[in-house]
Amino acid sequence: MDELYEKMAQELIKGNEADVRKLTQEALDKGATAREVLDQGLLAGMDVVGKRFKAGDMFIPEVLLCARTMHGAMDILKPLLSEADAAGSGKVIIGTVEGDLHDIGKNLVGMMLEGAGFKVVDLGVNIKPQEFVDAVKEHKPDIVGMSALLTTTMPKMEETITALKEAGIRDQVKIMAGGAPVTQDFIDKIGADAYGANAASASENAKALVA
Ligand code: B1M
Repeated sequence: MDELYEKMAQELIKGNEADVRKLTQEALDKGATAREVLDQGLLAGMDVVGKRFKAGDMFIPEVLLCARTMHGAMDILKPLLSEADAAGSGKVIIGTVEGDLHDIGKNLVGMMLEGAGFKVVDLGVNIKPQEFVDAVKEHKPDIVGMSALLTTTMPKMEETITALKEAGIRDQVKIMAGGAPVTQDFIDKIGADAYGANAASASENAKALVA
């Protein structure tokens, strides 16, 4: 099975969706669990993609292709990730803050959270503080996730937390935030509960928040 996972990761890195879907199904047919396929094949591949992108060896169009490939394979795995896992992990609403249209990182984080068994409600991009408030009232999540890629939109994270406080619902949720310009210091300053430096750590931190 190790060879199959290695091939799956390699094809994911190439953004070859058809082959990755085929290999995902093949692994399941051979008796692997959805979680094994996710961890040992797909996330192993995405890990390499993240590292290469950071090192400047991969570029945005390629990263987008890998993300799309991952989504394709996740379509097969999602129904198989057990109900028990999903229920145990909780619910997250996630969005990119007002004024910000970057969504690649947010989408990766959402996908990783789904892979970790969370139910994810993706609000999209350019989400106003009041829209986060309305979404918390509607979906009653355990965690509110905010993403920002621009230094000019980072203050919207604090404004969103203030809006949640003013609505009297801040204490009903945990707040996680991330995005390239966001730091742990910033998270502490605005009073969020957790920071996600990348999609993998976001997933780990989200699990810790609901543990
Ligand atoms: Co924009 N852009 N962009 N851009 N863009 C940046 C962010 C920039 C750093 C480029 C640069 O100048 N070097 C710069 C910001 C400078 C600053 O603020 N200091 C910038 C700018 C200036 C702009 C515009 C203003 C350009 C213009 O129009 N003059 C404009 C703004 C539009 C707007 O939002 N209102 C703009 C537009 C765009 C595109 C539309 C062309 C495109 C976005 C496409 C899209 O998202 N659908 C784009 C892109 C692609 C980038 C870069 C090149 C790549 C961003 C990205 O997707 N990275 C970026 C430069 C760079 O970062 N190298 C840049 C990959 C992604 C996987 O990483 O998003 O960091 P990232 O997400 C990571 C972590 O941060 C973390 O996990 C993710 C996965 O590991 N994370 C979280 C993210 N959210 C999280 C949430 C969490 C936890 C972790 O909890 C909830």
